[in-house]
Amino acid sequence: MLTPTLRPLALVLLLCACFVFVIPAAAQDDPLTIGFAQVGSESAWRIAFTEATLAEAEARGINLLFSDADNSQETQIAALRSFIEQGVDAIILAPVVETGWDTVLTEVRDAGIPLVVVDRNVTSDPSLYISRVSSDFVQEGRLAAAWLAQQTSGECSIIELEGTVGSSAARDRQIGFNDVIALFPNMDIIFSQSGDFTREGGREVMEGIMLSEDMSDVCAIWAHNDDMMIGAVESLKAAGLNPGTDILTISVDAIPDIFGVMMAGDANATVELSPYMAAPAFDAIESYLAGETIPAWIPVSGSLYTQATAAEEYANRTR
Ligand code: GZL
Repeated sequence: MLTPTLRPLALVLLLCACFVFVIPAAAQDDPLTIGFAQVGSESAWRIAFTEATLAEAEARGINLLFSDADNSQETQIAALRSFIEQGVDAIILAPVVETGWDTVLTEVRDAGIPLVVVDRNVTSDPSLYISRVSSDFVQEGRLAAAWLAQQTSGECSIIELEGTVGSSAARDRQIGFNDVIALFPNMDIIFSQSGDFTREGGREVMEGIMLSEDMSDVCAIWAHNDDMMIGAVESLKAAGLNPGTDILTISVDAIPDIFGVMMAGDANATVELSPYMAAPAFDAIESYLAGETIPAWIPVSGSLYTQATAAEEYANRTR
């Protein structure tokens, strides 16, 4: 039996036992919330880039706020302002065009939110963002032209399907391609028009060109991305022409569908653009938030693929 002096102590102990004292574990590191302002879904590569980014964020436990701007810079700018309002920890921006970002990037910087530019570039001062993850568009153009020069012994009349006007990808791929064909007096671009990086755009532009140009003079089609090339191939074949044999094709992205068209003998080569830019972008953000120094440019690279390995590449990319 409890003596009279021990009873109050027992009561206190009993009362304490009734309250489960939850000592808060050390607060779990709160997951990062990152805003992703994406261009849109204009091409198969862009869709693959989006899907890879969403998957990478999920794998890292990142709370990703995703905005698809449907190719509108105005919508992208609104998304960046919304991310500021929501107090995100960081932002990744895939800019649709190069210019017009100074004001909103200054707002992001003044809000103390680190931003990484991914893929296409901006003309804004690099002090307004912490890094850029991208391929080298000029090199992609050079690689495409070097392959064509080799295939044609430096003699070819070329039709160019340009990407989105004002985008650094279209401008720099054109610069790189022209750098190389300038070395060959008998290689020249006889017609160039933008198909806006879309399959429908490539189809429509090619249909228009076939009405105005003598296609018997055309040696090759150079498209700034595979989607426009696939659309152009459809138009050429519908007109009874033979892309991949009578008319060589070279484009960029290395999407699975271009390898299918190569397997059918209707396309010849593509320069790969990696859709896996999220991991280096998230790494840069995490390093920055940890107070580490990060490079101003984090490159991704790709190779040139031809019909010779199309079946293998198609299988590898569609499994
Ligand atoms: C280039 C990228 C381009 C792709 C197209 O890095 O911005 O945009 O080549 C996409 O497929 O539309």
